Amino acid sequence: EDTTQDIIFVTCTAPVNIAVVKYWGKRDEDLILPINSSLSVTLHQDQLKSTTTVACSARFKEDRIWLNGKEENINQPRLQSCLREIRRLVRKRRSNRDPGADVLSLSHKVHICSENNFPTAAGLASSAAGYACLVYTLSRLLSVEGELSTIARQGSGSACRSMYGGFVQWHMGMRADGKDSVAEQVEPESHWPELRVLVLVVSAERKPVGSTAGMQTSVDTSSLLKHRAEAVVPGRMDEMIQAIRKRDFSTFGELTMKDSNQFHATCLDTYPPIFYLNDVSRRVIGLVHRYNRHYRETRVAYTFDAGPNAVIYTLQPYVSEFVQVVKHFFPPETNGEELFYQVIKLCCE
Ligand code: 2P0
Repeated sequence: EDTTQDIIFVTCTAPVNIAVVKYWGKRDEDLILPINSSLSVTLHQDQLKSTTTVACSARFKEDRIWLNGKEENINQPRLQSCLREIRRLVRKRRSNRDPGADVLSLSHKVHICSENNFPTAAGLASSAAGYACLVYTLSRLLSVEGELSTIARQGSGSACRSMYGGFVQWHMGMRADGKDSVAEQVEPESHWPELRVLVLVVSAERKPVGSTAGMQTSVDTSSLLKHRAEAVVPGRMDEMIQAIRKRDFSTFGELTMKDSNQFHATCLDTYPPIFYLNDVSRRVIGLVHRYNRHYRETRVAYTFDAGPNAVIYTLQPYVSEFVQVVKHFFPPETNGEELFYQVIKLCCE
């Protein structure tokens, strides 16, 4: 019996995305439907990314998953949703009598290996890249096509945006079944070649309150969040898309900083409050505003997710000077608490 021929496997990578209009709050916990639309920039493939290999064989007795080398429970509901939805697409192909679907039996089990090249759960969008990568890799392995962003969304909301490169919006959608809660590319990465992203790693520690639990408490307790979703985000999405289309950095940067600040304000308005920023984060905010004030122009913008690490958006001509300024105010590795930095470029030079 030949035991080598009956395993097939596929490896793919998916990059992290960093939101400039933030997603925070669900209207449906199971389907992962948000209370507002959001918009992000997907980083470059070779930077912060997840890599996933999925193998499929008639010999596998059950589905299994390993994350960063350690086997995890496959029966997590979100993982099961992604597997179920992908298999639903395989069945759909089959019923359409597509001969390609017969290559793999639906009863075949999968083994999944996934790893990140950056700290998990430090507010660096690890679940976004992870689920986007899982869904994409499964789709390649099983040769299925369809609205894959709605499947990635059911793994982790922000994952749907990592299904596309460049500037991506996640439409909140109106439907109860979530079919219109999809990601869409606004512009490809090539649209704005001067744009750069710096990640200032303040802490690689796990965050105290995970995003899923945090946003649930915010939805339950914060009236500011409700105001934000209904009265602020719709207009801000339009303005942000216009700023991106026009490559207007000053508007893009200002909206990005205001949106980050409002997201963290909703965290403070949550009861009990959630603190993701720390003293180093706040010093970075101060430094960016002083830098921009010096030039009387928004040349640099910060944004913070569910953790203290800063992500900086800027333009190519300002990168080296701003990095020097950061090095001056945050001398690297003088002690464990200090900021060390990593320069992540969004586009190829
Ligand atoms: C975002 N964040 O838009 C926002 C900004 C964190 C702050 O999406 O429960 O990990 O898996 O849907 O996607 C983090 O939330 O939450 C997030 P789930 P997710 O990037």
